[in-house]
Amino acid sequence: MIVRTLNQCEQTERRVVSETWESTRLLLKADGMGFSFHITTIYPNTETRMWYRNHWEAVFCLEGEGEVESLEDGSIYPITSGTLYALNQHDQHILRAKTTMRFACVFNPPLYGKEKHDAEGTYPLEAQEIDA
Ligand code: 9YT
Repeated sequence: MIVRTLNQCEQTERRVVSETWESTRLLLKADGMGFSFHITTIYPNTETRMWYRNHWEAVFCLEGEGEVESLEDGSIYPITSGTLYALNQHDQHILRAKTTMRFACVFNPPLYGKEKHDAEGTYPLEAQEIDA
């Protein structure tokens, strides 16, 4: 069994900080679960364009207010606590945060640990593992 706290993980390389968000990756590929599990904070008054070409991601909003726009068909969905969106078609999208937003996110296949978005908002299929 694996038991970890968010607090512990935040003190390690599991916490990755980017321009518009930071994310603590509590479960990674090395944990052997077949998915990775992250707690992500999106900074207020930001927009983040993403395109997970190599992954499926499910995103559950724990707190905050914002919206997600599908760049596949232009649909815009309000996002608040209790809302899930799932990128089941590798959808290109923009996440706009009005306030600080917190999410629980699952990636399949699992991330390795150090991934950051490339210019298209994509993570590579393989990346550097962390020691933590
Ligand atoms: C919602 C979203 O995808 N934010 C970007 C960070 C990502 N959740 C991650 O790497 O943990």
